[in-house]
Amino acid sequence: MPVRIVETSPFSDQRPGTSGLRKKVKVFQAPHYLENFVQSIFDSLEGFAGQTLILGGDGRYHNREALQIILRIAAANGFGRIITGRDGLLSTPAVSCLIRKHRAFGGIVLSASHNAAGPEEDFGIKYNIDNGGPAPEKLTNAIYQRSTQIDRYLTIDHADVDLDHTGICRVGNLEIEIVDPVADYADLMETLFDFDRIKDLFADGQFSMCFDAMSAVTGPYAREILEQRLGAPAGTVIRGEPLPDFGGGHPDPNLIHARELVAMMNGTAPPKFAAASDGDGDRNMVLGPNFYINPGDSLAVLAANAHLVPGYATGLSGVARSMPTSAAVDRVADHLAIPCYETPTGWKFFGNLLDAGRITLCGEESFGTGSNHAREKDGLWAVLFWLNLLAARMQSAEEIVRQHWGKFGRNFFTRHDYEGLDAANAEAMLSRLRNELAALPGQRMGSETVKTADDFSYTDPVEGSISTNQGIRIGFESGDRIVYRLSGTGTEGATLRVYMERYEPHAGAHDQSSQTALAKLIANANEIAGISAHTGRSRPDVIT
Ligand code: G16
Repeated sequence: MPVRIVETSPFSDQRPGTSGLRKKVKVFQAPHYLENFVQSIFDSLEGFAGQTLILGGDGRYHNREALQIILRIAAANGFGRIITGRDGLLSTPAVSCLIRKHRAFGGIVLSASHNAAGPEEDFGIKYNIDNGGPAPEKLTNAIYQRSTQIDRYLTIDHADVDLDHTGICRVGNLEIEIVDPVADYADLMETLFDFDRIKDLFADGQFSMCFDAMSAVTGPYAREILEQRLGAPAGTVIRGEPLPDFGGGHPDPNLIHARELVAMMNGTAPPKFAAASDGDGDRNMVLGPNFYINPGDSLAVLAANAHLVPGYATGLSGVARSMPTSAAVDRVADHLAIPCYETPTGWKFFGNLLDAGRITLCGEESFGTGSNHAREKDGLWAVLFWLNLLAARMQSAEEIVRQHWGKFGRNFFTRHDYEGLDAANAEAMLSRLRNELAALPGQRMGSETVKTADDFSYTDPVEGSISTNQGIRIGFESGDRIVYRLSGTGTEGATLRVYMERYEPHAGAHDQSSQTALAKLIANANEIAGISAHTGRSRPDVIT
């Protein structure tokens, strides 16, 4: 089948953010926009002729159309085989697992994660390398550079491929295998967790749970694993049909966007346990009745109890968390005498540590937790880990967390997001703060004294690459901490994220809300950066 060379010219806005390129659907629908970016990816890679690529997305609006375009470009560029999920669906962790299972050259994930979906909303694309994880910065930089110079892309003329049924078909020399999106992933989960024990938990009639798939990609995965393989009653998974607009919702598993689930757990007769995942299935939020579990605490609890889970029973080599994430897991690492790494925000920074065997578990405050079973964070995996702990300890999630605090102390943590800010204003606010950092140590703020102030820079311990400007950190004599950074995943204006943390060793002080425990720090954070003055906002849009 002849390759067609299409002349094009560069777009100036194709720099990948924290997790790939995310833009409005309308931007991606512009002639040549997606084609340019995909060709820029392929032009930045070497040695893929005849190789396998995994391709799939979270089912959001434009998923199918984009997939067909990418199939044609991949065929024209000489890939040998593409594996995709039925209906073009693959969760982000499932893409990672398939890349690893099939020793594929890499993968393309079509998702804008938790961002809303629909014709007026967001779309995204991300390249993953052969370890199953997001492309590292040197590759995303190369893709961006290429996108600024691109003058042609390759495609073929071929009708759309039928994605609705599993099977194998060909487009030119390219073999396309359409697989059940769930089976391989579910099989992998069975190798990690004690399914028999979790089945017993569901069977004894005392236990109940609700999993909110938020009308996004995790529904089919959760139904197969929880309701089919583990015997949870039908209806345990709610909003389990992936919809192109996610039902008009915002599939971000946090206290604001998963409000129906939160209301259920705070209402009368809630189930014993609840969880939610996001658009592409890599985030998780876990809840007990009237009890929210902060992602930093969740990571710490999983690390402290990993010996109870078959896939991790032989011990952890180390753990890692992103810099803004609470240091709860650091205390567990100390206790286990294993290393704990602090990385910049972005799952891609865990890849080298996982590949080198330096860490087994890792996580982020942004509701991401994962392990060496994949190279992406994994929402359902975290839920299964929790279920395995509930079954092994025969305690509630709240009891497990409270005992954890009793042993290790509690890291109170909150994140305040100010969304849709004027980008130039937000940048100016942080650059002013950056310029003042040197003068901050020693300054008193109410009853607190600033001890350290810097802009986080990370040297990858495996390959030595350096990433600078990864977040402004203010540390106080008391050990309290504030972090400021701008989100790298939004598509409109800027989102300012302010993270605040305070360690409380005394059990008598654990039973208060984070917002109460952190009230003074929150006020200091506003004052130091002048948030209200610069943004005109008196309160954040999202609090986690
Ligand atoms: C992505 C990244 C995460 C990051 C999160 C928030 O997650 O993979 O590592 O923590 O974005 O990033 P930011 O604070 O820059 O918005 P996802 O689930 O959106 O792919």
